[in-house]
Amino acid sequence: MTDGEQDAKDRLLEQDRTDSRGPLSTDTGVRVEDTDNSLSVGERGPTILEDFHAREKITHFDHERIPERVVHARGAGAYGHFTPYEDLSDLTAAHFLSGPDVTTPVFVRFSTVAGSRGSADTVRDVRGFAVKFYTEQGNYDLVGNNMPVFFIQDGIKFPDFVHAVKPEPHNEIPQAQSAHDTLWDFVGLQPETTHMIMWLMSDRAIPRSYRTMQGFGVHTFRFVNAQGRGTLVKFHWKPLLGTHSLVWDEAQRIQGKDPDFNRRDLWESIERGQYPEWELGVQLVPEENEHDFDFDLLDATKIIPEEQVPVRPVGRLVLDRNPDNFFAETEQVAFHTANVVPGIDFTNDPLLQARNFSYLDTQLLRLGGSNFQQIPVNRPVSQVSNNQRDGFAQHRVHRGQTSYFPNSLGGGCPALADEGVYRHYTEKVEGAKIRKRAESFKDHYSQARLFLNSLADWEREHLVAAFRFELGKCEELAVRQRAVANLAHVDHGLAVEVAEGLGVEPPEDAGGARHTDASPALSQANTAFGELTGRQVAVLVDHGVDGADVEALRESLVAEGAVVEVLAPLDGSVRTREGGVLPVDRSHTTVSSVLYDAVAVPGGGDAAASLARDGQARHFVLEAYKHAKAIAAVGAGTALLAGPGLPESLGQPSRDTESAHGVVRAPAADEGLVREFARLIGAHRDWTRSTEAVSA
Ligand code: HDD
Repeated sequence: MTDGEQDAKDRLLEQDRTDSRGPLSTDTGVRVEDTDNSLSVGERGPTILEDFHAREKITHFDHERIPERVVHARGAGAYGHFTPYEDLSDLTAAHFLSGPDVTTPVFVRFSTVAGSRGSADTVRDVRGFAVKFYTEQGNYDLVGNNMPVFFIQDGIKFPDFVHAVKPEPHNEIPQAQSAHDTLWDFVGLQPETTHMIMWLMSDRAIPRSYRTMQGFGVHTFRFVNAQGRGTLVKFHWKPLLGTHSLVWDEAQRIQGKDPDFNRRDLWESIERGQYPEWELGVQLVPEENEHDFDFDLLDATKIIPEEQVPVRPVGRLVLDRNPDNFFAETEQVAFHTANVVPGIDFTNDPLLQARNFSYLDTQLLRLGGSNFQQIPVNRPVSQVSNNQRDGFAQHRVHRGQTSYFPNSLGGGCPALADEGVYRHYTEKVEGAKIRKRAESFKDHYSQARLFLNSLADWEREHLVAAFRFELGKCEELAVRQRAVANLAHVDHGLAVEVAEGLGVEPPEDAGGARHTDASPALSQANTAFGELTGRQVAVLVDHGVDGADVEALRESLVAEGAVVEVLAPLDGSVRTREGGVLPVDRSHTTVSSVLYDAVAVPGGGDAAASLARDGQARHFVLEAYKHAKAIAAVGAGTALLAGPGLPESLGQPSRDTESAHGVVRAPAADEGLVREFARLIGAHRDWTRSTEAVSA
């Protein structure tokens, strides 16, 4: 497929696209000349029932809403394609993994879990990462998250967990937050949640962007090759831009400044042609090695550390097309873990087994019946031919006399397939019918400890702060106490530190968990690749700004893929020091530092003096400093870097290019400054900075 060429899914969607052009009509195609005035008896009389146009219009409106997803209600999606690097047919019969000449269209939906459809994007939560591959062998859905483990081990607990994390039932408070009593009550009583809770309290729960988020299939799945040989497999998505997060204070402010922050970022990146990309990786375990681990591969609260089984990169996912209609596509897309293709099979993970029931069931309710696979976004590009008939919203016109198998009257059609068919892996299973958790699922703390051991110092600090925030929002002291006591099984030091910030008793030393080693792959500190693509950089200006500085900054940062916006107290334009006119992209009143990755203050004495008197401009820089963002100040622009809690030296003009703790200052926007600024932005944040005293 070449650029601009329509893929198979896009061609299929073309049949359903409509532009609502031409004269206004009713749903029955009758033309309408007035849609503003109801049919009434006289100008001031009652409206009459006979007005079929008004009735139809209002009725349709009344029925516009469908039930939102019971979890993952808030989301955003995009189309794209997936191409493998090599032929994997020794491992799997899946055609879409059979070589670099096979490109498969996809639709991907990212989501938060707990919030309603209209909730904010940057809440502390797990993010969904659901990929629908429209393969030639049928739809394959990899319905994953941005965290590699899950809260519970058996799907029968899912309703309990979701009831605990969702807003409390008596008053529906709080919206899209895990920081409340019921979640932590559940956590304290259900130790299997511990590992996932560590991830939830880490920065993974507040991604900077969907583009900078990892994805995981979570469960152990099974590849099956054409000869029927199985290989256990875990799936990973690794973003090419690195894995980056917000800081919690920033995330909370963004909820007010731009509740669509992640959704907008995805949409705008694609519109700009900066297509988000991920590499698909697999961890492979031969069937005969299934029991070689000190945990159970069927337990979704465990990872396979990458140091133990490396992640093999096998292909690339690119998202390059925004949907045409949010409801039709992003809302109606129906993912289902049991949508598999030949070559991909399940394991007996009890969480996965429950999911294989739940997703179909939920779509039947959400999308109004059994024909939801006919909705354009869900329709496979492969042929559909069977004897399933009728039902609400049946769109197909099935011809012929027969809808049963076997038949002779219909020529035996559809005939049983003999090629490219789905064959379930032949697995020998025997045992007594029991309700019992396997002993091999019982260690809930070792990997939680492994995660803790793997964090950089700043990640650990964020984790402690998150625990204190979340538990600090719990009204019941017993709930706090129990959660902290549970943490002592992971690491006593951590539990004591958290307890200290909560005013509860430090817990007894529960012995701590087994792992003393670390897995570097788990730390986001190891995922900054220096990429500038899509980074948002604010340049603060006012009348008298040095226009050459602005251009130098803009030119080089844009060349590296950053998005540079000129901000001023007022919209319109400003006069530059050189006498030119510089258009303003946005005024301070409509934006905020939390919407940017970095900020630059160019030179120009008049501009610097006026910005230094402007509370919004000063707050902008202080806040960016507080959130560990890259800052550049040129010449007189350094005056803006003076503020309570900031090192005094920052506010002084510098003689040379000076860079410390993520702030670079220089007398001019020369190559040295611009290069250093780009390096700081690419590092994502500077965690060496001390920000406690910054009042912003
Ligand atoms: Fe789930 C939606 C991911 C466990 C039941 N789930 C949903 C979505 C994602 C996940 C990404 C949104 C799909 C979309 O964008 O439409 N869920 C996961 C992961 C899990 C998991 C990674 C554990 C490894 N889920 C899970 C369990 C159950 C469900 C154990 C039930 C037993 N999930 C659902 C659901 C949803 C759903 C109720 C709500 C809307 C939907 O399915 O389509 O069926």
